[in-house]
Amino acid sequence: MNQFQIGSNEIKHKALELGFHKAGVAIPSAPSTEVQALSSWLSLGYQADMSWMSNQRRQDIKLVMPEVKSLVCVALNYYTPHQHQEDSAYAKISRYAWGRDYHKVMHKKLKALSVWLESLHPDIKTRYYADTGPIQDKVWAQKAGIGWIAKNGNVISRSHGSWIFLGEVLTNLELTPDTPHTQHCGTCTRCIDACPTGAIVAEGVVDANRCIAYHTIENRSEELPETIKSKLQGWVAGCDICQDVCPWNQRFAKETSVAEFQPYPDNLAPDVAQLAEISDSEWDKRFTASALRRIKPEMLRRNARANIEAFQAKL
Ligand code: B12
Ligand code: SF4
Ligand code: SF4
Repeated sequence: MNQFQIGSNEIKHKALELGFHKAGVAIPSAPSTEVQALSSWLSLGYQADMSWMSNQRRQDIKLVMPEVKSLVCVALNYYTPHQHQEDSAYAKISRYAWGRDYHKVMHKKLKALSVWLESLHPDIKTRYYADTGPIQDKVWAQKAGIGWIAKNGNVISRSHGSWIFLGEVLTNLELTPDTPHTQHCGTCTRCIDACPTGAIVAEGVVDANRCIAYHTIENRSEELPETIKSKLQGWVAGCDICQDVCPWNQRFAKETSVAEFQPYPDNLAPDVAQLAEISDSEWDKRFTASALRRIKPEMLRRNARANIEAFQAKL
């Protein structure tokens, strides 16, 4: 127990009460194998144009919050049982972006957890993130026992599969850590075999240069590379292939209790030809409070156009 007499279990219990589906505690450690893996990922150029990935703070949590003693890691399930449309007249949007912007949903809950923690003692300090800081969300989630970094590059939880968003509250509280999660991919290679672009270059290592999710969400060039265009298979926003094929998702995914993650009806099977022509103002109206706002209107039009061209080339 720390000087404030607050235990890990009490905090994890509060996180679950606030609606998170998993919670665990990790403590910052000295530079580790994960930091070395991140460095080599960067030196191989796997970050493509995401230069923000080389921010030094991502390699040392103390540079994010010098007084950090523990991380309370959380996961929020976003799975709904809807399926993607396979007809080439429709575009595919990844599950993560079907409903309300997850950053907003996660932050609201993380803020509530932080405010509660700080209310326990005036000396308790916190900072929270969910894909929003120079922090290795997956590495900390694995250390906190939430799940393992799987061969498809996502954290899988035994209870929910990989359809979970990750976040964490950093605090100066000294807490008892959970046991890091063990690996459970075994000999399976379904995700590696299914990736149409060969982006999973080694177990758990994704080369963004080859990843459809990278190109549809992050690549800001006017045109997508030809090597990607021909393999898009309908994706205009992210890509779920390596998660859809995963047996852990097929067996253990369960519908989320978060109403805000229910898909906006227009996101399930959007007309690809309409997206290729979407106006800036229509985009603005249609994707309010959506994670899809990261994909600017000209990018969305480009992605839809690329799918139409790829389909026509195959006829
Ligand atoms: C950069 C980034 C991307 C990039 C790169 C993807 C990647 N896998 O790294 C791109 C744009 C491609 C991307 C795509 C997606 N992303 Co993204 N992304 C991130 C971000 C910002 C950083 C991830 C990172 O640090 N990558 C760099 C590499 C080096 O880190 P790493 O994968 O942790 O690497 C470790 C492994 O290689 C491991 N390792 C080393 N050797 C070995 C050996 C073995 C056997 C194994 C298993 C592991 C292993 O150690 C490395 C050290 O860190 C995080 C948010 C965050 N702040 O962490 C979200 C995050 C990873 N993304 C997320 C999501 C949802 C996605 C998509 C599913 C969205 C979509 N549907 O299109 C796809 C999935 C693509 C995929 N197969 O990974 C979620 C994942 C949630 C989860 N359950 O894990 C995160 C955590 C955001 C969040 N807070 O919820 N993303
Ligand atoms: S998100 Fe798609 S392109 Fe990227 S690694 Fe997974 S299957 Fe491959
Ligand atoms: S498909 Fe198989 S190898 Fe890939 S993440 Fe799932 S269990 Fe692991």
